[in-house]
Parts: sequence; structure tokens; C-alpha cells
Amino acid sequence: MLRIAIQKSGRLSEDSLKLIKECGISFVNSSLKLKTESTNFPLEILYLRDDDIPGYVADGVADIGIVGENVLVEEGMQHLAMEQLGFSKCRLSLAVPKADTYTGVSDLNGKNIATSYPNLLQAYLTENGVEAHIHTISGSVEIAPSIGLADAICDIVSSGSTLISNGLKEVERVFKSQAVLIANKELNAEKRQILEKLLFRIHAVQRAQRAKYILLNAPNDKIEEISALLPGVKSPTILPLAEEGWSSLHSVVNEDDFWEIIEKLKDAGAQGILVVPIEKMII
Ligand code: PRT
Ligand code: ZN
Repeated sequence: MLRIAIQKSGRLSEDSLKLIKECGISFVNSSLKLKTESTNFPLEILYLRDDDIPGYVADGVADIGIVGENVLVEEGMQHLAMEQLGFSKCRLSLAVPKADTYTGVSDLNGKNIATSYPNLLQAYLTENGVEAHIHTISGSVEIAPSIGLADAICDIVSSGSTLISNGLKEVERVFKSQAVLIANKELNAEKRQILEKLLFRIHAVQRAQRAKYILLNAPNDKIEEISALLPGVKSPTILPLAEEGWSSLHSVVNEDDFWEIIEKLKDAGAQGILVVPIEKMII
């Protein structure tokens, strides 16, 4: 059985569980439990504080885990990273009081900066030739300037509203982060095989999230032009419609460029365009 460590309760929890469920892995979900076993896949889930996850995976208490890259790199455990998972995207940023004039990172020379990420911050300051005093605090970093503890802060930003409501402005982006899958480097052959199976499913889910299935009707004399616009997995499926001279085209498009493609399809004479989500995608 493979053991995965995920965050017990926090910003990573819901999406981590969602990913496991989308892989078709069922388990009894109880937030009171410390661990659960899947009922249909050789996987055991451990619920932990996010900060503890890299250490547990490095020590082999858990075989794999899901954690933010910010925590992973701060703890110097980046060698455990396997792949980015595309959720919990955020950034670690430097921010100063809104009223301060800020001309560039060298303005931070000699300043006090409060953060929960001293290692990531120090690496950034060193890289930029800045010498500042780092105050490591474990929480409520955003209030540090207003209580006189620091001149600036370095904290996780997502929408930016926490900074604004604390009278701060974001001035430098120090690190970009998202959830990553991490793994112990010395898994035995049996566990590696289970991990391969899990990765196969994760990839199918991820592919499906980016892709949309598109169906449209086209006059037969426009099929070639319209087909050229549809990238598709291989080439579009073309089926004749009951109405003479018309066909139905089916294909897969990437979410990122589908609006652009749809405009071009309409201009080329496509009608009755349907775009539907894909649940799993195996190629
Ligand atoms: O209890 P435990 O130790 O497990 O959890 P935690 O409190 O340490 O972590 P948690 O749940 O807050 O965050 C887990 C991970 O989610 C982080 O390590 C990041 O990788 C990721 N993440 C994504 C975030 C945010 N977005 C985020 N917005 N982590 C924290 N924040 C906080 C930030 O610290 C600040 O207070 O949200 C505030 C800023 O948000 P905006 O939207 O106002 O900019
Ligand atoms: Zn934490």
C-alpha cells in the first residue's frame, strides 16, 4: 500500500482530496481521522500540517505527499518534487506601506523585513545584492509594519486583498508557487508501481481539465477549412448529418485557446457549436 500525506485542514486540503477522488479513488472521508484507507485502490491517506509533509516524505513515514512549493523550497526539500499539480497557485511577495516611496529592491538595504519564509527571502535578497534584517514570525505577517515590528513584509499573496486591507502594496515577486506532488526517493518496486498507476490517473485528469470536447455542424464544402482550425487529438471525427450537404465535426480543443478558435470557426461557417467538459482523457 502507498501512503500519501495531504494537508489536514487548510488551503490545500479540498483540492488535494478532489484530485484523489477524480482519480477514481474512494475512501471514507472524515476530518476527525488522522488516516484513512482507500476502499478501491492501494492507497492510505495521512492528514498532516502542511509544514510537516516534506519531512515525513523525506523520512519515509509517508511515501508521497501534496504540498505548496513555497513550503517545500523553504524547507530545502525541493529534491522531493515530482510534478506541479496546477492548484493553490500563489506568490511570495515583498510589500511595503502604501505611502512609502519605493524605487527598487535596493531600497530594502538595512530595512527590517518580517516573514515566515526566511530562507526564500534570504536567497532573493542575496541574489539581488541587498542586505536587510529578516524577522522570522510564524503568522499575521501583514500587520508587522503597522505595529512597528518591520519596515516591509514578505508573505504569500493570492488575490492581493490582504495586502490592500492592511495598507500595504506589493513591490517585488520573490517566488511563484503551486501545489506539487512529492515522493520519497527510495520507494520499493511495489510502491513505485502503485505510484506509476496513480500518476497515470493524475495525468488523465489533468489533461481532461485543460481540454474541451467540441461538436459543430459544417457545410461539406467548408469541412477542410474548419478541420484545419481544429487541432484535435489526431484529426477531427466527421459524421454526415441527415440534412444533405452538412456534416458534424467532433474534436478536442485546449481551454486556453478555445475562444479564439471559436471565433475563427464561426467565421468559417460553423454552426450549432457545442463545447462540453471532458472527465478523463487517455492518449
Ligand atoms: O495548518 P497548516 O500548517 O497545515 O496550514 P497553514 O496555515 O500553514 O497553510 P494554509 O492552509 O494557509 O496554506 C497552505 C498553502 O496554500 C500555502 O503554503 C500556499 O502554498 C498555498 N496558498 C495559496 C496560500 C494562499 N494561496 C494564501 N492566500 N497560503 C496562504 N495564503 C494567505 C497568505 O498568507 C495571506 O495571509 O492568504 C493571505 C493572502 O491572500 P490574498 O488572497 O488576500 O492575497
Ligand atoms: Zn503550515
